[in-house]
Amino acid sequence: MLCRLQSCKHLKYNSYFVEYMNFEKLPPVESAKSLLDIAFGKAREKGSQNKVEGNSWAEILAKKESLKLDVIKDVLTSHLERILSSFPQTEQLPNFYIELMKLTLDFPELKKSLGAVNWAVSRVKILHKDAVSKINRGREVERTKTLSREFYGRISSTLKQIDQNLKYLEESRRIMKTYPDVKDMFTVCIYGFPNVGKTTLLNKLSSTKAKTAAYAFTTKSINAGYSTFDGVKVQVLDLPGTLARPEKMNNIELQAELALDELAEVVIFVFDVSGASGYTLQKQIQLFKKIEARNPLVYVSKTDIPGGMPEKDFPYQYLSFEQLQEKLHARAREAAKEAEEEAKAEQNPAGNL
Ligand SMILES: Nc1nc2c(ncn2[C@@H]2O[C@H](COP(=O)(O)OP(=O)(O)O)[C@@H](O)[C@H]2O)c(=O)[nH]1
Ligand SMILES: [Mg+2]
Repeated sequence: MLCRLQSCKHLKYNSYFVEYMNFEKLPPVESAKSLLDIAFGKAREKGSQNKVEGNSWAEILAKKESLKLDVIKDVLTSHLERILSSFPQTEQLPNFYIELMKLTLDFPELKKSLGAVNWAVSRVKILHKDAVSKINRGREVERTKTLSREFYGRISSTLKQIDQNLKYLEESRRIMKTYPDVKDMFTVCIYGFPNVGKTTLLNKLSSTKAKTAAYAFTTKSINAGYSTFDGVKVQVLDLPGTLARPEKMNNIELQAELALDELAEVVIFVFDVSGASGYTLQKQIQLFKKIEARNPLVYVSKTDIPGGMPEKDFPYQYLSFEQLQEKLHARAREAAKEAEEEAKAEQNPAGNL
């Protein structure tokens, strides 16, 4: 079975991934006004600190003003360039994230906003170069003052022109912060209604600890756990299921569906027949049918609770925890072998050594 992540080779991280998958670390995007305040404030500071030498007041003023213009250009371009480099390049993102962005953001608007920031960076550089060279050519007090004033005005208007774009980028960042941090490796998805014991199973299967709670939807984002099965790195995701129609799904439910479509190589369906989760067996079977075509492995949780064992007429074959572990190990080994063969075939496309 092939992994559907872009450039997928199991067990081999795409270097871009490691660097950019953590959407939580996207830095906030300031408004045009606060960027201008920062830049002009730093320029004023610089202007009052620096002792500038020169033969005439006109020369001193020209040098002082040039220094201030340098500061404004440097502060603005470095802030704006940081925004550009912190937002992921969509062409390089795995499909899961591109689809997630399309579902949760106005994708064309995001691209347009990044384009506008890019435009502003070159505009600030051009305006700066032009003003500084004119100031240093003339070195006349009144002309220097006029050129500086004009520069401040043009810079302000450039930034104001992209204010809406900056606002949209900040709005997008807040949404992207909630994206799960998924990796390019063999992926097992645990699916079932809220509260049935998915996170508990995730914690049993992996070495990481995710939060479990006695009430539904504690999960703000998808939980991920990691483990190594027979030397194969495995990602385990716990995904809340819903019977809601796609247009009624919340953000997490949408993410869960996408993860199933784009990432899952093995799906485990968790049934809670103890009644503790509040979902009837009938409802759970309805949810199971939604993903039955993916050949899920069936696990029954809370068997320690009285009434927690499935009745004789329970319609599915289910696995004990040990059997489940065994199956997962076998599937991970298979995938590793396939990836190895794929890599070999790639090195040697003709198939002859
Ligand atoms: N007694 C018992 N409680 C369990 C078991 N699995 C989960 N729970 C409890 O059921 C609640 C929901 O579990 P959780 O794993 O957070 O469910 P999730 O919403 O599907 O991730 C928590 O209070 C768990 O402690 C189990 O096997 N036995
Ligand atoms: Mg949970």
